[in-house]
Amino acid sequence: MAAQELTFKIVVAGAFGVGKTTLINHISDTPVVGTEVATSGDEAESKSSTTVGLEYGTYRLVDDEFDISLLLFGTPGQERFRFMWDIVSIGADAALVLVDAQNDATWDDARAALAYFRASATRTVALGVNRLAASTAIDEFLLRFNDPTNSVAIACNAIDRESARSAIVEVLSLVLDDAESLLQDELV
Ligand SMILES: Nc1nc2c(ncn2[C@@H]2O[C@H](COP(=O)(O)OP(=O)(O)OP(=O)(O)O)[C@@H](O)[C@H]2O)c(=O)[nH]1
Ligand SMILES: [Mg+2]
Repeated sequence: MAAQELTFKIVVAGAFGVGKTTLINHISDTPVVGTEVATSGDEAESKSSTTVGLEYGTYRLVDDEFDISLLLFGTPGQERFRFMWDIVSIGADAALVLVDAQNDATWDDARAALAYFRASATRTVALGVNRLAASTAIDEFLLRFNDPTNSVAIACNAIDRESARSAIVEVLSLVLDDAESLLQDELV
């Protein structure tokens, strides 16, 4: 019997420079289509290039039973591009909102993105805690971050390929759990 094909759309959002592009570049098993340009203004001091549109990558998990394709959409972090959320959230199954655990200036944007995607039709919304110091427990970080949406948190290091992959596989696992809960509700 042919493996069952499933496709999920996952959005990666979060503040300027939290590692969205890095994460997608490290995960994608097809060449990433990007919209990276030289950063202008004050933000050029922290990073030489920035995403101004969407980036698109893919990740495929195949075995005898399933052939799962993840379509990964990275968003721009600068606030002036926030209108892209309205476009990219259409048909999204999940949003992974990244925060930089070592830069609390990125936390307000993460809370805004979590609230936005929660209010949208995106069923699964998770917080990706990037660059969490090895000495800090995620629960300790979450107390400081104080997420009003109380989203599931996934620690990752976007710069590390294995860590980036395992974060996205955790998101897939949440998507499947949420689909299962939906089915259970329907069956009641
Ligand atoms: N040490 C370390 N550096 C990281 C990690 N993740 C990302 N970075 C660095 O942080 C910077 C993040 O850059 P991008 O991936 O372009 O960030 P972005 O969120 O796509 O930024 P915009 O699209 O401009 O909003 C890069 O210089 C990365 O090398 C990490 O896990 N550890
Ligand atoms: Mg980017």
